[in-house]
Amino acid sequence: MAPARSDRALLMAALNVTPDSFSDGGHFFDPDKAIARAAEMVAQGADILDIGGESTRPGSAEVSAEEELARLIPVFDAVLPSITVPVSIDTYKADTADAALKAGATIVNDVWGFTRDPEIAAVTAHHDAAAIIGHWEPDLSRQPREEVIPRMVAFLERQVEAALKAGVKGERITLDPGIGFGKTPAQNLIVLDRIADLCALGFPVLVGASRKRFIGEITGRDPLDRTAGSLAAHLQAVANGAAAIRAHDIAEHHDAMRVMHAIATRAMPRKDQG
Ligand code: HH2
Repeated sequence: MAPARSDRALLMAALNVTPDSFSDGGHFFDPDKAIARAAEMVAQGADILDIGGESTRPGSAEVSAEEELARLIPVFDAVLPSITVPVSIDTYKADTADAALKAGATIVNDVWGFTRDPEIAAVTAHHDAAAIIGHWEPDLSRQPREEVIPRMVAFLERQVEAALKAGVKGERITLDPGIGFGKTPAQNLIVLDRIADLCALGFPVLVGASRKRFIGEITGRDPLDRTAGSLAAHLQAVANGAAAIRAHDIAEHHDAMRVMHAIATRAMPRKDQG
């Protein structure tokens, strides 16, 4: 994904070039705004920039790869030549991933865990890109809550196998429990509490709880007001073993993760560590 850091978990910044994302839809649809936001998040401490052109929000409209790329390519073209951190493409479509990797992205972030498009694993392997394999099984929310961990582990083991078979390198794979994807609020809480079960599969784990609905249901707050709730979920995930966090509020996460790590190691950060 990106080289692990010695001073804290990795911080992936979410940038949605969409009109309808659940928390920042429309904010960065204009390429100039997206480009400015990318630079801002890197300056605030992002280690990876995750760019997406289609919302995953329940009920949002699916877009074609052509439409997705029309949204993304101006942003990739402007951001990639000067950006100092790796860029990931947040998509489940092979054509979109291929175009983004050709433009200079180096990570494929597929919240569907390579189950939607039969070609995306091969495209990832062809470019020798890193892969983030997310867990999303639409029928899971109807299963008893104790089913969530065994189902998630079995799904991810299966999809890792498929990725390896397609030629993705094992050391380039990161797993993601897919917080909010096909899961009830109670299932999300179990998953966040049991990140260690996922770490046991032997791959780095990325967690993305940022501003998600279960946080709104706990706190009663609207998406843009869920920073504190997101931080609590993410710090708990890091305490439980997550190697990386996907977030929208980068400055706050950067501070919180540095303080957390300083306490865990009883060491003040060196001045040169961003
Ligand atoms: N969540 C979202 C999108 N991409 N990628 C990973 N790896 N993990 C996640 O949890 C994840 C993700 C959903 O959040 P957001 O991008 O803010 O919203 P939308 O899908 O509506 O654009």
